[in-house]
Amino acid sequence: MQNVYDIDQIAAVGFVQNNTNKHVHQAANSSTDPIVPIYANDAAVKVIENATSSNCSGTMNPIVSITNYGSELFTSATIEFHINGTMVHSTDWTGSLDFLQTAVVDAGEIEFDLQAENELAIVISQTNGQGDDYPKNNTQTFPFMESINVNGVAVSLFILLNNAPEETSWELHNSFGELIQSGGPYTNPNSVVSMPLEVSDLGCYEFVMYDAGGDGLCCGQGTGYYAVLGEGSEPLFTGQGFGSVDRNQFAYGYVGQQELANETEIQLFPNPVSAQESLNLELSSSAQVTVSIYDISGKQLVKQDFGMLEAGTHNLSEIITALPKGLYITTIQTNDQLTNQKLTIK
Ligand SMILES: [Ca+2]
Ligand SMILES: [Ca+2]
Repeated sequence: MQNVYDIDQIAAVGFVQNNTNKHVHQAANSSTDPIVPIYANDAAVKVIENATSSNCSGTMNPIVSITNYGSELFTSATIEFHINGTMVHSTDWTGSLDFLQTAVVDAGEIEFDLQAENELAIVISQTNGQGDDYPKNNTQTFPFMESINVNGVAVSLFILLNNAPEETSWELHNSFGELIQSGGPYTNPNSVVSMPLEVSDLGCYEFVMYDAGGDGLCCGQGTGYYAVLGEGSEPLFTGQGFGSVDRNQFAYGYVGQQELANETEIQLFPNPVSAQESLNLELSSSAQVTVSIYDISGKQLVKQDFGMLEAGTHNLSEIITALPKGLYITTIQTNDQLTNQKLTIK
């Protein structure tokens, strides 16, 4: 590597970087030459924000930053959203970005088929109505997991605040996106926040942690973290150097996922059931029974407390008389046990 560069081509670069999230806070270049674009049409996907690290809704609303690295004015792009290799959404962006300018694009809600492990890829597929001269920087990916399912157990929040508690706040939303609980900003540095989360209805909840300083609970202003805890204080998810926002979902009482072992055996029959038949509940032992019925969007349609029922067969027809034909999810609460079953009314 001798005589490749002359001394005029060498410059020193210094930068201050957050070691956790790799954000560069400040940088300088000893060269006095202006940075020049290499390509004419070169757009890049820089940052994906607002995506959910764990997901049960099969939807999310990612926000993406795009930057012009080309010499041509950047005025249009097609931005594709792929989940697990399938394009689920695309958006046509128009604007006017000079060299090194950035725009934030909110494409709205995207929908997808959730797997146990997933990858969101955001791709600029067209730059200024033509191919991109340097496609390598046109894609960013974001891995995310299917949410943990919690069933009939208390869910709680634990926060260890750092030296900047005034930056920390949070929100809890239900399946319908409604805000049901929130907290912060806080005042006492390095203190602990520990409280139950108001989770009781079946659904897919979203917990959002915000940091107004953009650096999470870590690490330049003392070291804090947060955790949302399920049964036995097992963390459902945790966060520390998350930047300005950290979104995670968790499922409560969903069908077909990890459930508590059944002590009382419970069976609804016949299933499917028609309007001319009786809907029966079979119990293997006596129990305090409450039955709720939800539609497939998670909306509660029926909730009835039957009190203490003996072991054996019980007629529950009265709770489905007002329901149209369709697929429903029933949750049967017996003592401290929750059982979910799909029910078809034909
Ligand atoms: Ca490019
Ligand atoms: Ca902070």
